[in-house]
Amino acid sequence: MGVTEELLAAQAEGLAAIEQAADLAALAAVRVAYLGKKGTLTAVLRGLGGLSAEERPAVGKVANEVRAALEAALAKRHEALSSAALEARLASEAVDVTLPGRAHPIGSRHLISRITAQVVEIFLGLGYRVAEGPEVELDYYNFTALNTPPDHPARSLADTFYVRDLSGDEAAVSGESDVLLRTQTSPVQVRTMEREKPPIYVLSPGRVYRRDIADPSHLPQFTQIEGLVVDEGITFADLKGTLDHFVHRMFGPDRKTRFRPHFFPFTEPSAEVDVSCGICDGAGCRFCKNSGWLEILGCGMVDPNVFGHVGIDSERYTGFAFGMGVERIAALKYNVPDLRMLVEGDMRFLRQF
Ligand code: 2NL
Repeated sequence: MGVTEELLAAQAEGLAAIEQAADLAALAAVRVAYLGKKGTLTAVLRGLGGLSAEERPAVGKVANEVRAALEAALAKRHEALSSAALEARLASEAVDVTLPGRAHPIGSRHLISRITAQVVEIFLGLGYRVAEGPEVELDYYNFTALNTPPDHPARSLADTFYVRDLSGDEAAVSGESDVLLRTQTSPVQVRTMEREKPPIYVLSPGRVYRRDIADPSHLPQFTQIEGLVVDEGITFADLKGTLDHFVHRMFGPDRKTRFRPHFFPFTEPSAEVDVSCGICDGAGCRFCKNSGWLEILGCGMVDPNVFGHVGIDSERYTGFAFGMGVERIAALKYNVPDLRMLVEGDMRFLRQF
């Protein structure tokens, strides 16, 4: 076979190989096999040296045409294979914009936080400020300054959580503890009265602790809101008007209130306040245990002994105070039969609010 025939055979073979290359890697291999340093065409061209001067131009021309034909075919096949590769990639990475999106459930504030904010808002509207204080308190601020006698049952180990120092400090371990988890937020008000002069209008929301077993109407930890007013000329009528206003804003203008005499060590006189039952409108039903009334808070005129502990002149100033359990208010407002449901974190229940 002459060199020209060899060249034409290499061209035919090469064009077929290019056509059959299935992907870009295979095509690159074909290029190397025919046009590379050790490729078929290169080997044939090396043979050109053995030709006569007359033969060389014609064979050289054919060689150039074969190279050009192979280059053109390679370029065309390269183009076809790369657009096919691009198509394949676009198809595999395609995003179906018609698919429904992933749902991100939206959370909301807990009912206890919302009721707290609502109560705070009502009293901010009456000119009160919010005061906060420690949950781990001294016996003095929680009981003594609030006129609670040393032998009062609320101070017993059965009712109050006392905090013990376990560091090994002899003095702290041996005696009885004067550190406790506050059973009410009144100590915050006592600290406020120690710090500030009247007029005082404060609201103290916060967590409190009592040594109770959880049941439908008790929680060992709950949220209390107390209010305190100290000013000149404050009377029980101011207390009554304030709490009537609160009840109407909180439960609605058609609800009635009732003040029943009660006893607290820190107020005199003292009362418990009921709101007419929203389910039977006062007629009596299961929710209000047939009484037509629901108890919502305790209150009274600040006992002069309390003023004595914080250095407020009880000849010049009088005041009232009240305290309510937020979980109880929430339960009454939303007809929740068991306070424990509010703190158990069952989303099927909590989502309703
Ligand atoms: C209740 C009743 C009450 C107070 C809290 C108070 C605070 C000071 C002085 C006098 Cl600094 N009183 N607080 C008064 C009456 C009732 O709470 O049932 N709480 C859950």
